[in-house]
Parts: sequence; C-alpha cells; structure tokens
Amino acid sequence: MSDIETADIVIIGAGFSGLYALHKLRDHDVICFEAGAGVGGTWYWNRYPGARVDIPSMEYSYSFDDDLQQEWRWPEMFSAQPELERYVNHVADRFALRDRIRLSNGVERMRFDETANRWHVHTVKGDHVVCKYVVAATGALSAPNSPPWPGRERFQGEILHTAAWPTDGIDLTGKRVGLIGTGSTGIQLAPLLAEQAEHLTIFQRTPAFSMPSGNRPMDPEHEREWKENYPERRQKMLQSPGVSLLERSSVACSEYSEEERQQLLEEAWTSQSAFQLLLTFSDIMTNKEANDVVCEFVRGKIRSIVKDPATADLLCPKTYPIGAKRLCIDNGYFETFNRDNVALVDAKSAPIVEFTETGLRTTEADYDLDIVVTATGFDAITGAMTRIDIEGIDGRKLTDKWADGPTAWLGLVVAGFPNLLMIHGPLTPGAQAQMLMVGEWQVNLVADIIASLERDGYSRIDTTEEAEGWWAEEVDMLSRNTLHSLADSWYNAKNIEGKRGGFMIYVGGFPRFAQLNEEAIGNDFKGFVRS
Ligand code: NA7
Repeated sequence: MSDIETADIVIIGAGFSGLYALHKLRDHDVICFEAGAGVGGTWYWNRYPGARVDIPSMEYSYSFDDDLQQEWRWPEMFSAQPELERYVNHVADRFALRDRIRLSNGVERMRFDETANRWHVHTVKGDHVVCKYVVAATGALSAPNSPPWPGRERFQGEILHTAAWPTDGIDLTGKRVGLIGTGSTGIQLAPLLAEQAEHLTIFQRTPAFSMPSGNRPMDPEHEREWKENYPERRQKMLQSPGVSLLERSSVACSEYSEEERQQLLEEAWTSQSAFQLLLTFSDIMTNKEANDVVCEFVRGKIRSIVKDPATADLLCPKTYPIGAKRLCIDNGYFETFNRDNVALVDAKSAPIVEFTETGLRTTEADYDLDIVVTATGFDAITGAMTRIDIEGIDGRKLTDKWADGPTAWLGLVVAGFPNLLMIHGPLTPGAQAQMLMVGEWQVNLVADIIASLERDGYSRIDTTEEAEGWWAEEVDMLSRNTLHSLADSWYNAKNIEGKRGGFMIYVGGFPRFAQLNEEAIGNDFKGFVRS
C-alpha cells in the first residue's frame, strides 16, 4: 500500500484525448493513469492485423499544434494501427508528457469526499491520489465485450479478442481459425486471417454494410494542399455535422432519376473517401425509401463480388437501414469469400452455444478450430466508466445511477458525481463525428471550465437531474427524427444482451452540440450547479 498523494487533476486514460488533456492542463498538478503498457488507447490495444482508421489521416490527427501537423508525414491516406501508435508516441515525447503518465496502472475505484470536495482515486497498482477534478478520457470503445459462452477453459486452442491482441503478434500458419463478429473490426481482419490461416470460418450474426476504403499511399499533392490550408480546413471541419470535409448533398433521392441515382452512388462507391456513400442524397438518414435505394445498391455490389449466390445472399444486410450503425470500411472483405479456404457460418439462425475441447459448437454443428478470434466489439460508451467502481454523493454508485442507461448534462457531467468531467461521454457525438477533433474540442471546454471555477473561487461543479432530463430529451428527439434507432448496435446498447439504455449518441451534428455547450456555459453555467 503506497502513501496517499495529492494532485489537482487526475486524468484517466492516455489515449488521444487523455494525452491532449495532459498537455492542455499541464500548468496544473496532473497525474494520468493508463491501463495499457503504452500510450494510445484505442490505437494501443487494437493491434490486430488490418487495424486501420476509417477516416483520412490528414483529418484524423491532432489540430492543436501547427508545427506538428506540418511536420508529420502520413505514409498512407488511411493510417494503419502501427503508424497511429508511432504518431501518438511521438506526441507524448514531443510535448514531454511521459513523466506524468503511469502506465499499466488503470483506475479501479473512485470515491467522492463530499466534505472536502475531493475525489479519492485508487488504481490497480495501489496508488491512491486525492484530487479536485477527474477528467475521464476513458474512451468510447475501450471495454471489450466477450460474450459469456461456456467452455472457454476446456477449449484446447487459443482464444483472442481483437482489442487485446498480443503485442508480438501471432503465427496463424497452418491453423484452423474461427472469427466471430463481422463489424468494422472483423471486416478489417478477415482478409488478413484468410491469407495466413490454413482455413478460416467466419461466424456472422448480422451482416454488415461495407464499402471499399480506397486506401492508397499518401498522394503528395493531397498532402501539400492540406498543409497549405490546414487552419481553414480544420475550421471548416468544425462547422460540419460530422467534423469532416465530405461533400453533403442537398438534393433528396426522389429528385433524381433512377439512372442518375445509380451514377451518383457509383461515384461515391469509387470516390476513395470513406462514408461519402451516406451523403449521396440529403435524406438517406431520414427517409426510409431513400435509404432503401442505397441499401439495394450495396447489396448489388455484394452479389457482384461474391461468386457463390447463397454466400452472397447471407452477406447481404436486409434488416436495418444503412448508416444506422457505423458503416464498415474494408480492404477486400467481400472478395475474401471467393477463397477456397474461407467458409461463412450463419450464427443468427444457429447461434454459438459454447466452446468445446476442439472448437466451437452452434445449435446446429461443431467446428474444429485451433484459434478463435472474437471480434465481438465493446461494452461501448459506458463500459469503460461502469467497469470502474465509482461512488458519488451519498455513496451512490455510478452503475446504479446508470442501470437503465446513462444520463449526463451535455454528456459531460453526471448529477451526484461532481468534479468528474467526461471526454466522449455518453450522449455526445461520439462516432457520429471525427472523434479526435471532437476530443480536442471537449478538452478545451473542460480546461475553460476548470479555469473559470478556479478563478471564481468555486470548489465543486455538479448538475441536476432536471438538466440531465433536458439533455436526454434532446438526444432522444434527434435520434427519433432519423433512421438510427432502427438498428441494434453499440449506439443503443443493443449489441450486448441485458445491457439497458436508449440511444447513446448525439446525432444533431457537432456545430449544434458545440453551440448548446457554449450557450450553457455562457449563460451563467445553465444546467450546472457550482458551489
Ligand atoms: P461491433 O461493430 O460492435 O461488431 C461486433 C460484431 O460481433 C458484430 O458483428 C456482432 O454481431 C458480433 N457479435 C457480438 N456478440 C455476438 C454473439 N454473442 N454472437 C455472435 N456474434 C456476436 O464491434 P467492432 O469492434 O467491429 O467495431 C466497433 C467500432 O470500432 C466500429 O463501429 C467503428 O466505429 C470502430 P451483431 O451485429 O451484434 O449481431
């Protein structure tokens, strides 16, 4: 048991947001705890073959330091995990952040002392820090989901989760591999597993919509243009709903002829800019008929790529609108099913039941496997927080408060848990906007809030259940006005059996989100309670 230490601020997580928070708040006495053995968060843990960001790297990079964005050279348009990890390590060194980061030392318990207005933060290594503020940069996709199939201990082979991939990799030569999960992760990984393994069996519960990433080596002209115009482009990004420079159509699908629609969709498909497809018509996310046109276009692509008609049909999503959950971006996923050593199993009609000694059992058959890779996603958005034992005012636990779903004013502060400020908390834009820049923006907001509290002599910032209710209503209203709620996914907690909660992502676009935050702060901290 170590001594009790004090600090102004504890930051949880040394991912992209946590690192920037450390830099931004460096004039305070700050300690950053990180569960991983290295910095990078998502880009530290998700080191499976094929892991790659689905947003162009000139955009998916820090904007806070112009020298950094001018000097850094991204070798590819969409960076792979090793490059993102190299970048984040460079940032940690360049801005001298490492001496305040404690690696392999995740926070496991926190309690708010309401008399002293201090958080007591306890870590897995026994550190105990008493601090004024906690900035939770815990990540939206950082608590891996491992479905509780029985029999894990009797399986003679190896079970891996994509978010905890061995740092020195794994040799799949000559192995029979099972891959469970066909979301963004499974879809990135499958082609590489198929190339290495003797045989690959892919267990699919729900087929996913995916489009080609168009990744390629960095085009020097593209890089030069960006670097010459970085400030204006970053500004323009912050003015767009998804914090991106993708072109949004202002024309509804019905205004085009069938021929024009197909031509526009074809252009988007081959545009080499991921997600452009979802912006082809103005009403894709609000009008089911418009959405159906895009769905059918993608199903047509799948049928044209995959040679076996039965496999192609099984790979075609038919039960939810495209874009209602994150569109996947792939490098040859559907082509993988034309290989002789790849098989697709329908884990919807015959769900996985258990691990056996030699592999996996579904309700219909046994599969002999040497390695099972679970690409089964995350206890997203709330999991990283609820896996910490957090106790607020009157001994109330965050897990109890959020038992039916998360609440938070502006997605930032939870009533009864003062001085705990969340980056990418529930009910914020999350994956509906470019997370790196939204993270920077939220960190700046948090720094302003802390500065103003200190300046005005407050020692506590909280919110009310009433304000949480306003925000819940805003988030709910926005999602109900779109087709987002028509899919089960990590956006609405329906990816995990038994998890409760409504739609957890703010889909009103970043500019509106930012404006509402700024108005609340500017309006004498409306919805907050300072004391
Ligand atoms: P996702 O998108 O949540 O995908 C997880 C996949 O695992 C998905 O295909 C799930 O099927 C499948 N899954 C989960 N539980 C089971 C069980 N019990 N049986 C069979 N299949 C299961 O996670 P990813 O890691 O791929 O991507 C997360 C985000 O990272 C992504 O959205 C991007 O923003 C980057 P389901 O669809 O639930 O039927």
